[in-house]
Amino acid sequence: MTIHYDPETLKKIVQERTIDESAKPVLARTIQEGIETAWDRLEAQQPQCGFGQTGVCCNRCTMGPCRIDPYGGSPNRGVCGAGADLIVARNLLDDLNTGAAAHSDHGREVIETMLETAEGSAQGYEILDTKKLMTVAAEYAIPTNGKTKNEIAKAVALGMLEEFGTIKNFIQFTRRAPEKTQAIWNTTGIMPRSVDREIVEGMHRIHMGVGADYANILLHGLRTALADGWGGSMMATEVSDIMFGTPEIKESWVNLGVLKKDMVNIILHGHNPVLSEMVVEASRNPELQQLARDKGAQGINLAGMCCTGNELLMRKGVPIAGNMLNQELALATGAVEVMVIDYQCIFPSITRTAACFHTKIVSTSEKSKVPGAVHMEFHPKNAMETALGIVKLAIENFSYRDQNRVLIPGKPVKMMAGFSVEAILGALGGTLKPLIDAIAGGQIKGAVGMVGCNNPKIQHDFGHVALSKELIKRDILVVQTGCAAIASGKAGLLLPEAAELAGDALKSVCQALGIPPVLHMGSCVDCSRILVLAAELAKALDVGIDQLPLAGAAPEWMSQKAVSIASYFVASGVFTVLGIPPKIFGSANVVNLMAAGLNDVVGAAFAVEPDPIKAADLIEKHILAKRKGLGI
Ligand code: BF8
Repeated sequence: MTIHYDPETLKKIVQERTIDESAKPVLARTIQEGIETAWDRLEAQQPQCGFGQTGVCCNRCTMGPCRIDPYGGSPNRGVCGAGADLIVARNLLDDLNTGAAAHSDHGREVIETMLETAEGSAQGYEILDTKKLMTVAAEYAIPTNGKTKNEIAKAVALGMLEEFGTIKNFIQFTRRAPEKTQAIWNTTGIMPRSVDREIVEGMHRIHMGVGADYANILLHGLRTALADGWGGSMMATEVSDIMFGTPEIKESWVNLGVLKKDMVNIILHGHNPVLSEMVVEASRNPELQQLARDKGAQGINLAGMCCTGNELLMRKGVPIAGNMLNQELALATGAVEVMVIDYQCIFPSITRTAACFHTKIVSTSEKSKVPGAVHMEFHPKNAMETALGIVKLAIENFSYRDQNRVLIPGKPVKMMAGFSVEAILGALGGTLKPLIDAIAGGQIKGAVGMVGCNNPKIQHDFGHVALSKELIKRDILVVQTGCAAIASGKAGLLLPEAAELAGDALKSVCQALGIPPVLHMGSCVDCSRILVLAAELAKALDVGIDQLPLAGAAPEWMSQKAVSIASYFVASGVFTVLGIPPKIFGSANVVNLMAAGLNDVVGAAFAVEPDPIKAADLIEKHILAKRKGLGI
């Protein structure tokens, strides 16, 4: 069915929804052809529930659901007697727990894959980065003399799995933080004891009738977030590097234009690299390449989406089709044979979108089944078999593509990615000294870790791109992960040429090093790379992370994982600005604690500022104050 819009109205709707040029023609198609997207569903949800938005709706037990008047009127207590402070704090901890669990459970799966690889029961994997394996083994005090690579990898895997739920009582990677930061965690009682323990205890604490002190609940939230950032997420990053290689600087391409009209297109969407790495291998299989040619295609084209895309981009240079709000649009190009999904940030609606075309959605995780998808369950022991089967399915589906309906917009944008901490050190000549000198000398005023999602509540990619441009203009280096990094890639900010948009001082540093002013550091679990970089800078200066001229930003965040990330940034001492208000404004006490009180606890706090210019003002002011504190 075609819905007729006058061209100006259509252009205006599209413009209001996204700044992604490659997305615009496809978005216009969805509107004209009645293919539903997240933007349409957001409209249909209006007006959204004010109790939910301010965090004062409690649905924990069957005496409820209860809601509190966020303006201080009646009712001001739920049936159990919980007031706004408690309800808001418990809801926030619930979100944070969910996010920390998602990251950490992903981490556990990567570690289990390494264990099975080391034991010889996984199919198609090998340990690629022996240097990192040895570094991590040393941190875990694992003897390596006379041991094989697989024996060491097995011991590291078991050492990490220990830290998920046993009584060891600390997480090794927290020892990577500077001593002054660790001291803050110990003093305030938020040093995480184990990954699963903090999450489970968090779930316990939000049960009906467990504690009524909002501050106590939120402090545990910080401990849980640290267990994610310095635990589950950091393990996910480090073990993925050990298994698949630590990222190095490389060039690739981004936006919906990476799809190819004459090739079999497979999109890899989700978060965990363990299967998608195998799909990359399987796509190189000569028999399958031949089969693709037999079916009339020029070959097999892989494209990433969201953080699985970031993982493959960072290590393999696989082009990336887009970020979270691109997922339905990628399907609406009509050019995708298969979209492979693992888990997280995958719209439950994608099978409906795919049904408008020949596209098959292939779910692969036992945890993440989607009605309407073909389920090809992945386990390390059948990894290669599953990957080969998925690629074959895609090739066979190419015959059903209607080329007349294919809409691949424009050309992809070139980008540079792969900025692991190791790659950054490499670019600096093996030491952080040039970076520290540039910060001390003022050529780089400070740095911002910009992370997080898309959210149809604000124009797609605008928050990331506008804030990034404003920061680099002020000589503030930006490092990014997740959908933020993909947005910058599409806008051309991940290229050395983008240094032209930076202030003169930052421009000269970027030009001298041949790097972009915005660095792509990976997927969302790779926010742990940002922590490691911050820790190394702080250790070099013998200060806590909270004393550094750093900030965090999440201009378009939406997921529970983003709640955890922002919280571990703050708990680690990094002032963090959110572009979307969290659901806490029903409690003035919670807002005051998050926006100010935490400064006295962990040396950092949150701010909410949707306007990118004002957000940059807040960040710059904070960075200048920290510089003053350091006497630079
Ligand atoms: O983990 S940035 S929308 S894709 S949650 Fe999801 Fe947000 Fe994107 Fe990656 Ni992160």
